[in-house]
Amino acid sequence: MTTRSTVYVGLGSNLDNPIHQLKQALLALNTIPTTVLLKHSALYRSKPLGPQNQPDYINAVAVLTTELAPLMLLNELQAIENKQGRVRTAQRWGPRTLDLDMLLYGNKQLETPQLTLPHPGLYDRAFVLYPLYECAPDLVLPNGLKAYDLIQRCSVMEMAQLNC
Ligand code: ROI
Repeated sequence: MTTRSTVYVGLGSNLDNPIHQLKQALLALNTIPTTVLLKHSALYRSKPLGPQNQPDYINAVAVLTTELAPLMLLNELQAIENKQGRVRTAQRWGPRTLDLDMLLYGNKQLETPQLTLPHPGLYDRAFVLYPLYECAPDLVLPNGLKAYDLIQRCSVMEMAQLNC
């Protein structure tokens, strides 16, 4: 029997035409073997978390089903990041052409050097929680809370839903 898992992926970009980067990435997600893009949120513009001397980000969340194991899927996500010109620099929290963060893989909890599930930033990043709430308002996260509850606890972040 094949096991299909539901996976939530956070998308972010603030370099090289970020709106285009996210649209390309959404198309690419649908080409991952045994993986289907079920839905995605609108695109959101957000102020950078971290150093402020970088452009605003465009963020979104995508919902996939996959038969790939978490680390296999991670490889595929990193291949898409690389194909879209992602360069890993020493600068922590610097600007990037494309970030594809695995936020949730079913209810799996995982701590390996390559991948932590749920994503460590899931519970306190407004730029993840708003689009996640849009995709899955009723989803109960592994900490027992819903995205809406967590949004109330977040520090305020300037975010705007885009119309494109
Ligand atoms: N800030 C925002 N607003 N959106 C992101 O996707 C994002 N990604 C990052 C850091 C640098 C932490 N800041 C971000 O990796």
